[in-house]
Amino acid sequence: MESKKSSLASSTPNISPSASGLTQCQGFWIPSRIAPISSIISFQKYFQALDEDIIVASKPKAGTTWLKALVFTIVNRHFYTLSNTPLNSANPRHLISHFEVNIYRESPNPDLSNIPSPRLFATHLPYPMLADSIKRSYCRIVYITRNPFDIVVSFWHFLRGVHNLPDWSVEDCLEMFCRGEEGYGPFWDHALGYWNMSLEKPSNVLFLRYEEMKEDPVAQTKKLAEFLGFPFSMEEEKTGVVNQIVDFCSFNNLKDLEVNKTGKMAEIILHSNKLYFRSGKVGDYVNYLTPTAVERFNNILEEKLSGSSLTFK
Ligand code: PAP
Repeated sequence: MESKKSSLASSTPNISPSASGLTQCQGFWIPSRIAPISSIISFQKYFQALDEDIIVASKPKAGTTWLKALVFTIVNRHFYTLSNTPLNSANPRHLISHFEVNIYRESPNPDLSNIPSPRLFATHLPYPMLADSIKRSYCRIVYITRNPFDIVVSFWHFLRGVHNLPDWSVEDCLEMFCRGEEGYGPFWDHALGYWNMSLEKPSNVLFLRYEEMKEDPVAQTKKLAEFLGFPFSMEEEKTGVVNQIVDFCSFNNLKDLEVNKTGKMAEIILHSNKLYFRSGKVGDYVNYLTPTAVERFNNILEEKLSGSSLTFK
């Protein structure tokens, strides 16, 4: 079922082995030091989904932090005001835990029955790797994706920051994506799995795009709340609640919270929360990738996505 890539150093120049540790499992490349295969197997075996569950799914650097902040705020808005929400003192990553990185890593069969409904979970795993109980249930999955070129650049900055890899080039990072050998890759299969399910089961899987959220965050937030089963009332819309939530969860607001400026995350390697808030822009890749590199990845993507209705601008 799984095969180990001893180290990306053998195929990707200039990346240290400590930053690799990818294991092929069930058709995808899993960063198994952070998401151990044993945790994934436990999750697949033991997780019992409830119809009320909400799962935030994404590939790393597609907008996970933003989506977690929005989902947490929407669902809990009758419990917390924006001035006393836990988001003021905790990074969104700490409020919605990942199955494979946190929950099933800490215990192979944790008791999740006492978590108040709706339970909020997150995952970077592709759709085919989710526990069968999720696929059989009516729980809601919100998937966010992003222009893959921006994902490459965001991922490159992040990994360089976490692992202190000043010599690792963005071209090397792009090569990994072109081969489909980045963490949780290939990108195209990851996105296609959720895309297809969003078409097949639209009331269970919502497919969001980072760029569309940037363009019209109010409309996308309303759509998200509706999908989650927590729609905004007319009164809330009139009194500006949607705009307040959008502003609170915006890049500039979250980035400037003390917890995200100076706080630290202890996942594998202690790293700063501020690494999750870099520039928050659409199209930043043009400042890092040459037109030739973009064209090469674009050709691969077109080929891999051909025959599907999924496209990236
Ligand atoms: P993760 O999957 O590892 O948790 P994720 O949150 O998806 O990471 O990615 C971080 C990216 O989202 C960063 O993009 P950048 O490198 O291109 O800047 C980060 O800036 C961006 N981001 C974080 N919070 C927000 C937000 N509230 N609004 C918009 N973008 C955000």
